[in-house]
Amino acid sequence: MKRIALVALCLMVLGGFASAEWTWVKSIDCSNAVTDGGRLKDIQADSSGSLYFTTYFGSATRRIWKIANPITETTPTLAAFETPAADYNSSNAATLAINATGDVFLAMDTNDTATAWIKKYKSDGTLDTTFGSSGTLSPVVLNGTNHRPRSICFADSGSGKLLVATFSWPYYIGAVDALTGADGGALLATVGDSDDNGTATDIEVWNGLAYDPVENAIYGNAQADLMKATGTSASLSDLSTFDSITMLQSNTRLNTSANGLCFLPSENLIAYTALQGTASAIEIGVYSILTELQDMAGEPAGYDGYINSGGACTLFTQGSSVYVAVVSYYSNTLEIFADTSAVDNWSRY
Ligand SMILES: [Ca+2]
Ligand SMILES: [Ca+2]
Repeated sequence: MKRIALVALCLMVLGGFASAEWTWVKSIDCSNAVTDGGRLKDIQADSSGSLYFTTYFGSATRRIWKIANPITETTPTLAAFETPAADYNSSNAATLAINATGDVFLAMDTNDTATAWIKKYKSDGTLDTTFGSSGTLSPVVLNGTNHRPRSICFADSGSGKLLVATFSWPYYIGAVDALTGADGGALLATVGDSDDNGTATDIEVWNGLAYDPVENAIYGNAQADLMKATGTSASLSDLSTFDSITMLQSNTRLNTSANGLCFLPSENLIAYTALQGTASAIEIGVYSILTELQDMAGEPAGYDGYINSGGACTLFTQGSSVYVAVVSYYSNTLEIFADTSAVDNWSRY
């Protein structure tokens, strides 16, 4: 008990900024992708450990960029991914999802349910013309109604769904067929603890989604609260059957449009945009599905690994190492952290 009290006192002295458990490895300068005043938006990794990120704002053509060797190259090469460029001049969310075979889904919230869209690219960067109309699904129809997509994930359960969290009040998750874009039917209303009173029954958008086929569970980031939806008869063909939603990790509400959640099935890890510590410093929670414990990535201002707003994140592996890459919005960088120790929760108490 004395040790717990001592550590708690130390955390108080440190101003409540939790120490990071993941070690900063490197920054990747992405300013060449946003020379016109744009910013980095979302990030995802494919199964080979290549990184893909979207840009927004600025005056130039907005598109997807790919980094094939984020760890092994000292100064990684930024390569334009898709042909032709997605070309979405917009200040709104441009979010990514990637399936196991390297198909890249790009969702665009145009601020208008009639014109929002989702594009599907093959791994070579060309549109998959079997999806939607010639590769573009617009409008995004969920359970018969047009919606604005806020975050997406591929649900790899054999049914091949793309899950879509909406930014249309009240907030929902819907699904479309990942092959055709066809409406996937019934919706699930999403909740979180927006008023931070400990009860996660508030209507809240999920900025970030993942589906774990082993647990048949949907994870979501409810503006910094880590949520999990399951059901005794849960089926992706009727999302309303995911009727049990629990809050796994509770944090002070972080008002962000970052697509802040990812899932690494091989390691049973979830990473999500979790906390705003010292001024503008984002932290990433890395949650172990097996131990139900959480470690943190991200450092205070002035230190390597400072995440200066943003916070879109992705887990990936290179060799035997596990990494998390995070968008640092105001520095136009990706901050990379490595798991250098087993996930444990000791320092949290
Ligand atoms: Ca509440
Ligand atoms: Ca909260």
